[in-house]
Order: sequence, then C-alpha cells, then structure tokens
Amino acid sequence: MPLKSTRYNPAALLLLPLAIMIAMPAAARTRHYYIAAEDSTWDFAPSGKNLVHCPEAAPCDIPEPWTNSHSFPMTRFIQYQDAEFKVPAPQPEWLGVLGPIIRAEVGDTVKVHFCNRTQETSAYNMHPHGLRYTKDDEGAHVFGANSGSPPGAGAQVMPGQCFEYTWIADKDSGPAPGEPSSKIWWYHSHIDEHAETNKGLLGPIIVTQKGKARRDGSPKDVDQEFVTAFFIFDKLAGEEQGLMHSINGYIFGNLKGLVVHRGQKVRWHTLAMGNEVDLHTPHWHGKTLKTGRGSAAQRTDVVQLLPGGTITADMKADNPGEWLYHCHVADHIDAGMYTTYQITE
Ligand SMILES: [Cu+2]
Repeated sequence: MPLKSTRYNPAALLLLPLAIMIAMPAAARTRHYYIAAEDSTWDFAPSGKNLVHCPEAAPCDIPEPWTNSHSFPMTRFIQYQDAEFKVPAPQPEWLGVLGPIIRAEVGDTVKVHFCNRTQETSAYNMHPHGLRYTKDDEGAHVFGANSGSPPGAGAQVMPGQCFEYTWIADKDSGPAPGEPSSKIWWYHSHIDEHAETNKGLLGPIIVTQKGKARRDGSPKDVDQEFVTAFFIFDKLAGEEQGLMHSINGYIFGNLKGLVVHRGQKVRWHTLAMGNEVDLHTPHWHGKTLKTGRGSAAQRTDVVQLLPGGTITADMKADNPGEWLYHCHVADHIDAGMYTTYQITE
C-alpha cells in the first residue's frame, strides 16, 4: 500500500503566521497619556434649567439656593493627543468634569505624561488606585511613618513642571473571576487630597481582563461603557448654595449623552468621592442590571457607594425610552443629583 504523501502544502504554510496571530493573545502594550492639570471654570448646570423635573409651571429654573449659583472656578485633568500638549483629546459629553478615561488591558503598562499647567502656586500630582507602581510613581505626598522614607519623585509637580508616571496593569489590577470583564478605579491628585478632588482633579481608570480588550482597551463583550461619578462638590466652604450634588459635575439633568441603542449591552461604572455626606445610591429607572458574573451575579436597580468606592453593573438595553437615573438619597434628590439615560429604538 503506498504511503500517504506527507509533503507540506505551501499555501498552508503562508497562512501559518495568521493562524498564530489569531490564536495568541494580544501582546502587552504601553499606552501613553498626555494629561495636564489646568485652571478652568465649570458650570454645573449650563442650561440654567432643571431639565428633568419641573413641579411648578415653566420656566423650569434651577431651584434656590442654586438658581444663580452653579458656575465656579475649578482645576481639571485635561487630556492632549500630542506630547507638546497642543491638541486637546476629544472627550465624551457624558464624562463631564472628570479627567480622561485611562485604559489598560491586564499586562499593559500605562505611561502618564503629567504637566501642571495651572497658574497657581500649588503642586499637584496623579495617584492611581488599582494599578501597580513604585514609590516614585505613587503620586502621593506622604512620608513613611515606619521607615521615615521621603515622598517619591512624583509626589509634587510644581506649576510649569512635568513628571512621567509609570503604572502597571498587573493581574491584581484586573477583574477577579466573579467580576465583569472590565474594572473601574479612581485616579486623583493626592497632596491635599480632599481639597484637590473638590477642585476637580479626579478621573477614572478602566482595566480590562487579559484577552478581552479591543485595541483601545475597551472590553469586547460590551457595546457601551459609561462612567458616572457621584460627588457633592463643596464650592463655598459648606454653604448650601455651593454644594453641588453632581453626577460627573452636572446637576438637575444637565448631564447629557447617556444614550444607547436597543439591544446593546451597556456597562455602567459608578464611583463616589468626597465626605461623609457622599454616600450615594445610584438608581436606574426602566431596566434592572446585573453586578458580578456567574455564581457571584446579582440582579439590582440600585447600588451602594461610599467615598472612594466603585461598583460596576451591566444592563441589557432592551426597554426603549428615556429613563430617570438618580441618587436615591432623599436630600440628594432635592439638590438635583439626577439626570436621564435614553434607550433609542
Ligand atoms: Cu447621593
């Protein structure tokens, strides 16, 4: 019986590199971000209106004491597309006052080129939650109480100066097995932490599970991710008319752009920051959501946040309409901590 030919097929050989590329997880990347701290003015209600709830007849002005008290000086993290910090990077409308979303897939390195471009005399820095860093890249001005060690090199970035932070998205930065495929963390300035976050120096980091990320770092199994931060900014030393009960820096429905299409899988990352009054309970009308995966999954339409905390929940957007999205704490509703999201046909 003749032996079967074992000659190789040249065409198959040509396809081999492609097959290997498809089978292999994407190589770890180094992702560069150019971010500056800058002075700005922020309007928590640019329309001047309550765009969601109008118990009296129109015009639906922002109620007192905030009617004419919703625009204040802020300091914010602004992202640029280039190393010269000339071209600002576009940012989704719904991200509001927050700094840019810093993304990584587990295994990636994040390099943040940070410049303090404020006109003030204060130093600022960038401190990440969740990612791995050395002391120099901690971005926090603290001495070691036990060893007496000094703050790291990136602890103070004076106006006019820059620092390059190197942060690693290692396995422990990514989602655990019972969590969704991407995970949210805070970053913020950390010298006079409360004063600086209250000025607006805060933003999100999203880490996607290894092998589950698109090229831009977003999770492949989700159509749209939203980040919503619940934070009562105190702009007038505790006076009521300076307490901005905001979602991403907007009050009374002025947060716009939370729009998805019917059938999309939507991931909501919720965060809180602030003081003991910043216990928030984001509540979605119109749809329930799922936190966790597999046996850790729970169905809910309200999540519980404390300062510094984060919770991620997934929604199947199959109920078209425009739905209320608000903090469920009674005082916070009165102060305008709400907006709407929309599921289009
Ligand atoms: Cu609240």
